[in-house]
Amino acid sequence: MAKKTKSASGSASAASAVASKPLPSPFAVGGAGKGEAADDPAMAMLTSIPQAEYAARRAEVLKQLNGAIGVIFSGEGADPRHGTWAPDPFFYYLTGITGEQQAAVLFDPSHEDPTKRIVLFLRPLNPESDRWDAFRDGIGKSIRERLGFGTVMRTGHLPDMLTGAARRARKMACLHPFGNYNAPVSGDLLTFRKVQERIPGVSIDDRTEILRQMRSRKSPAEIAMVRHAIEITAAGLEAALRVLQPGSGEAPVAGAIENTYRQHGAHGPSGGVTAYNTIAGSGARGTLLHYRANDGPTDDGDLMVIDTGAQFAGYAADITRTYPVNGVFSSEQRDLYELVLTAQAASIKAARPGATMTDVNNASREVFDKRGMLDHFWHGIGHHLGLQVHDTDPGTPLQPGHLITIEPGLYIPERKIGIRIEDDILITRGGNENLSVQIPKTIKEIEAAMKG
Ligand SMILES: [Mn+2]
Repeated sequence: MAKKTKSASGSASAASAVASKPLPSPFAVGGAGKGEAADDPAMAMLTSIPQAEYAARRAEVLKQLNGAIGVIFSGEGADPRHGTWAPDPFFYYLTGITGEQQAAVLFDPSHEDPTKRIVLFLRPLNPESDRWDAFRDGIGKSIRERLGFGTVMRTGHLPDMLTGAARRARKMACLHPFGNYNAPVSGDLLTFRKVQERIPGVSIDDRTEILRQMRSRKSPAEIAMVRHAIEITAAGLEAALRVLQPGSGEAPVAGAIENTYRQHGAHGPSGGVTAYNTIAGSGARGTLLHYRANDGPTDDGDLMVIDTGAQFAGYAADITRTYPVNGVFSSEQRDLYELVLTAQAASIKAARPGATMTDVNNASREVFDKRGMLDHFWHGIGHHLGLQVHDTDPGTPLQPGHLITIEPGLYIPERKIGIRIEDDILITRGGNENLSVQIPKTIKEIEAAMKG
């Protein structure tokens, strides 16, 4: 059964109609306005993470370093004219600074001057290139206040400062995660090895768990950012449903989603609006886990898998829904869809403090195994979510404040069936909260939404 026909121009105006309906604003109203945010303390929100929270994160790292020195690098800069650049996520997590390539934060716990125990290093001003790329401040009070650091220096001073710190502290601790043996050596380890060649007896420790674990426990401000990213994603999926129909093609569906993200102010540290490449795959292409062309047809009777997430203030949403192209599930699709829903419900139930991701995975695997469908579920159940769509894994069982995705799926390419359902789940003291529960998911909800 086909959905009522829409013209291409009808689809376009439907997409822009979504944008005219504003989402609840996460922007601060400062008590002056009478918006929703002012009336509802839970919505009295922020454009981004407050500066004081970044400072508190840095203070926590300094404390946990327990006397060792540490350094976090923002990463080398690509030429801004060629593609996008995003800061290292640990640097971004500790500073909120987006446009500074080759920057560093030095933790120097034994410095006699408390304002020099955490120092931000920025590459020198270059009036000739800066007038192309960004307005950049000179060193002084205004940059310290704007960035929330007691001390800001140019990177030319980092070698002396870091070496002096190592001489005093005698121990250095790696904060950046290690790569595998084929990957480049992490920046702090590379630097510490050079220091070791010059100062005998200085140790290098693995403290990579500090930031991994801090990042995995989301603060209320971070959860608010993720909630807003999910709200934007929900609007994107709503726009997709107005466009999707037999013959619409995948590209206009993906386009409607990403236009909606842009219109709602999605943004991340690289300047992008999505947390990863949107996947909008119809028919057999819905079984490709990393399908990214999004340029195929949408045929009557097929399913479409849409895996997408906006980012807001750098925080990612990661949602998957599976829709019948013509608005109605066939009986075979219905049966398998219900099975994936049942698996997802079992995994969501298993996601609670003390459980491991393996427990969460096994809950879905058991459901599929009972129906003889286990071989059609060929990926893991999910991952941590935050500043990165595949956020760093804390290496511990689930705890309150952890945020994970739960995304079981079944794939039968020869029958053109791909089904995946993914929600974003916040672990709470009592169990969990599904942050994306508002996005139509049951067969009844989806078919009703597609009629509308
Ligand atoms: Mn995911």
